Amino acid sequence: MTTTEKASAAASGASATERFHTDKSPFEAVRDVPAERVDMLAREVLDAVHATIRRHRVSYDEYNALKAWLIGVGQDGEWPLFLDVWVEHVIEDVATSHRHGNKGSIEGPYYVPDAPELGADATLPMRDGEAGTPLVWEGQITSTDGKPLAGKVELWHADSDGFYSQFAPGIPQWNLRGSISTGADGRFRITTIRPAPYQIPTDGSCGKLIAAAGWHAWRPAHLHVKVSAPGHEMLTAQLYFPGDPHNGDDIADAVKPELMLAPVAQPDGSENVQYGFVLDPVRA
Ligand code: MBD
Ligand code: FE
Repeated sequence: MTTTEKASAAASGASATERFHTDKSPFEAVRDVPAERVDMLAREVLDAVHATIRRHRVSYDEYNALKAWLIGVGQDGEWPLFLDVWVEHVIEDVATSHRHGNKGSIEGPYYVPDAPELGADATLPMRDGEAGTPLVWEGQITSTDGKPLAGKVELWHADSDGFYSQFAPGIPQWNLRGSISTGADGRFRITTIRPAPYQIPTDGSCGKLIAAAGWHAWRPAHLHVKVSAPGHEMLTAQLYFPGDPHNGDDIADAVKPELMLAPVAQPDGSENVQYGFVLDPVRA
């Protein structure tokens, strides 16, 4: 840690909850969902809960612990974290199963829109002497027919301590966040640093569940992207680094082989990676 303050679950949870409320009007999009569908989904989830209780003869003590824990998740602002870690990967699978272009992955709780606009040859905002191995990433955005697309790569990632700007104290607002626009050739070149693996906060309710269940709290190191171009479906993805100890047991289950980078060490101590994106045209 370079800063004396530590990112607490309550602080990062509160930021993530506030961010979610500012960015989305989630109920707008489901205004016209018929009661039959709400009834079916709610009933099936409750049926699954009831079946688990009966199968394992869940006691009143366990029920009360669950109740207290659920209340705590809300008080800690950790619903975005909980849902994105343990549920979103299946939503993402279902939402993108029709695609022929790039595989995607979950967005997670730490995306912030309107990051600084950068050109196609970009350096992410960084602190003076930002710690971490310098990383130069070159790629191209193309359509499924192979044609280049003038598009945008929104990139955000943790620093070399595993912390995200705006969700941990003491980090400049847009540190390691940027929106990179390409020209007509779709090409981009981004200079940043390699992020560290990310440990979800252990001092909040999600951490309590992890400890009580004997799980670990780690996600492998990753770069988050949202890649877009006119007439094409937005791609939300994460890119991973070979050899990370948690590539095989990501707590958020969001690693896919297609999203693995192949960094090449350079004589100057930096790394170079080549990775491009294929976007699916919007369906007619
Ligand atoms: C992260 O950085 C993340 O990407 C996800 C999915 C959940 C928690 C923290
Ligand atoms: Fe992340």
